Amino acid sequence: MTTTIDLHKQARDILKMNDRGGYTIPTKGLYPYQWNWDSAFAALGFAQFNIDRAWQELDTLFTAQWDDGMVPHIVFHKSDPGYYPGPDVWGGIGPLPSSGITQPPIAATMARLIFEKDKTAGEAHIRALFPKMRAWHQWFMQWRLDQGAVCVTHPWEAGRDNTPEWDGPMERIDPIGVGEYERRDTKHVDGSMRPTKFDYDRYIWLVQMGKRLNWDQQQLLEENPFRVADPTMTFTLLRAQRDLLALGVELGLDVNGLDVEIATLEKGAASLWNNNIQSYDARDTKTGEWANCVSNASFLCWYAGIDSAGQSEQLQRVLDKVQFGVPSHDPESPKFDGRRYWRGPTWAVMNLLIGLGLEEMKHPLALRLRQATRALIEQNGFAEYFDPQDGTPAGGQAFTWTAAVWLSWAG
Ligand code: 2M8
Repeated sequence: MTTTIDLHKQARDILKMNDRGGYTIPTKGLYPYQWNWDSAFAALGFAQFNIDRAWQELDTLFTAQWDDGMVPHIVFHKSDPGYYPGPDVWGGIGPLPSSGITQPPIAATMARLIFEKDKTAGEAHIRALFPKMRAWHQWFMQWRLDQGAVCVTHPWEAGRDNTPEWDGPMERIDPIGVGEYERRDTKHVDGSMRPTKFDYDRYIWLVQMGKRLNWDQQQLLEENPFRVADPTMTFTLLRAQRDLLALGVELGLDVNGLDVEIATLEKGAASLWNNNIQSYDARDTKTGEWANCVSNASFLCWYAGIDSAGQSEQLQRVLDKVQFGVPSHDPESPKFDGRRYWRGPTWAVMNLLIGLGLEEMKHPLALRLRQATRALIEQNGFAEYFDPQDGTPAGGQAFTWTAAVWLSWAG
């Protein structure tokens, strides 16, 4: 029988194995580069046994920050033909080869958690990172707001690539001229666990548009048909801004304007409440239409410091429907697909964020979620994601963020 001690060792070994020297890849083969939010989770994992390595992970991520403040979602430190689309397709305009979009801003929150573990080791890093994190958050505030909620401009930005929330806006895109391209993801894992060709044509078409516009945010604002106000981005940014404010106050840094930005985001979060389904939801800003989806991002409200009786009822319902919550999409929806990526599977990282929020609010379901995540990993290993009904591991294996969740929270 595998013991907790063995699993801790396995998790540490996964982080070390995926370490490429200063940054960590999500998993060998499928994702050979540094991903933004994966790295922030990796840092939290490293902090449980090597605090310097944790800070190095975040420091490296911010070396890829663009002049306008954006921190890209992939940093291509070293070219690898095993992943598509690579640096040439993206044509990122930052100091290092990178993609042209961002990902959920969880770095400030992870930085604060790591700082809390060892303030002496962390202070210099926080002082150096603070203005960079501030600039990134301000970039969101400048370019991405809709009624105070934060928008994504590509399905990959929310990190929940093929969630049913994007189905409506994706259907409105005609990927004309996308041309021939060769997918690499389905060479590493079974295609039934990945997004479809319909999705990929549109992912690549959006990348081509961004590159053609040289990632100019003003032009993208005018031309990009995909602009969805998203609970992932809104809740993670709101939380990150609160953490930045707390860190700034503690270290006597310039926090001017942060309180106003937080108030704006609180309004934005409230604007994502969809009364029809009694849940936080994504809103297509081009049509004003709701996605009408209860997703795992809907449950990030507590992480953002927002309690919600309605969302609690949804959580209870969803957890009662599957063995290993929180599923990425409502298990009672006809669009639910327990093995297909962000259309049903459970993701340990989302459980961690949701769970942290629930624990901070002393929510009665907090312990249940942590125990379910623990059992999921104990029984099924460190997969990228899992079928929420029976725990079947899916996607990539020996996955950095699942190992990090084990070390920092579930294990
Ligand atoms: C997945 O996304 C990438 C594109 O960014 C992909 O499928 O190629 C998502 O699960 C995303 O949230 C994650 O950061 C990334 C690496 O683990 O993989």
